[in-house]
Amino acid sequence: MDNKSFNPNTAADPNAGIYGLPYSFQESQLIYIPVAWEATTSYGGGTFYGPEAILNASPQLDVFDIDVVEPYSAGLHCLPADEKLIHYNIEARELAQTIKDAYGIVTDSIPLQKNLSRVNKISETVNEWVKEKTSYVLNSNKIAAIIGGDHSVPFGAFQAVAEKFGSFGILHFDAHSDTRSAYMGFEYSHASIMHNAATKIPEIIKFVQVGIRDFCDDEFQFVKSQGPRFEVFYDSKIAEHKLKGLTFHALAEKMIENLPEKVWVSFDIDGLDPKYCPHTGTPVPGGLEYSEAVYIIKLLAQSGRKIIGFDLVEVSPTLNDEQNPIEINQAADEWDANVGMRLLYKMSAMTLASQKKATWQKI
Ligand SMILES: [Mn+2]
Repeated sequence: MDNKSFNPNTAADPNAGIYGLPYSFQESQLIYIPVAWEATTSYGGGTFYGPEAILNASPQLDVFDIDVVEPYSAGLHCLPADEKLIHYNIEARELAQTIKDAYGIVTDSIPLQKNLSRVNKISETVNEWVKEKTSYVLNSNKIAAIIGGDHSVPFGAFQAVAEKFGSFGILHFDAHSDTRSAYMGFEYSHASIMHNAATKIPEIIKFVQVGIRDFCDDEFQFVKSQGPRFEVFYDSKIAEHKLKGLTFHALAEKMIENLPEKVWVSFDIDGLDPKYCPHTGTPVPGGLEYSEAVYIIKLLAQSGRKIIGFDLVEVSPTLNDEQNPIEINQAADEWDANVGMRLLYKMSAMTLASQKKATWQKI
């Protein structure tokens, strides 16, 4: 791989790509697919701006990595934002709002029923778009990573990965279970991603959920009904184990123990303590430390399993809901995206190392 004129010790060229890197699609082994989509978010919005904010914050990163030797040398490239998605998001968000205003009750209103079916249709179109882009990346023998957007966005990537690699497991970091059958009638909402994955993609043979601390009885029952296919490390249980003196290393080993050979990492930023993501759509107290999350992924990558791709979702740089139309706070703006872009880089490094496309540091 030609390093071009890239010098990791100098400040990033503002005209360069993600992380200030110079690599084109062709020159890169890992491709980020930005999916600016949040039509059905239930509480705070703003994750639509996630991909752009992560990209803008990314040149701040010092690309040296303490765990993996020069992860950037494998080539990291972010696809440009797609205009089509922006239009889908605007249309679907407006229609979805009418349903949210009616608390999801559409039975008595034909216009609302029409709006709902249009939102569901656009969501399917977005899923197909993500699947197509992911398949293109995979068929170019590159690794695909999704940058959301809300947590509905990786569904198409799961399908593409299932088609390409067959059976795999998902390591899912989140405050929420995301196993509702539908949220307010939205079939492909962020709150249903793991339900949809489990019921529509049989190739996903294992779900390990970490940090879960906000869920309803239906979700609890659904997860139970899945038997050993779902293994949940509830945030409160992780905390209890730690309080009783179990080491985090022992807990992390348990988390990865039953995952299969091939693993997709689905990372909702709200799985972390909200101090790392104060503007995410649905923050919940508790959650993982940044270093704990990185440690779990590192153990996974060093276990001999292959991380076949990953997503990072729900990074939200701004407050943007109906009550607070786009309030931009410069410091907060940078903080959520700063954490997001660092986590994204760490996941990239670990993924490359797990696939032997980068080597572990000997420190
Ligand atoms: Mn989620």
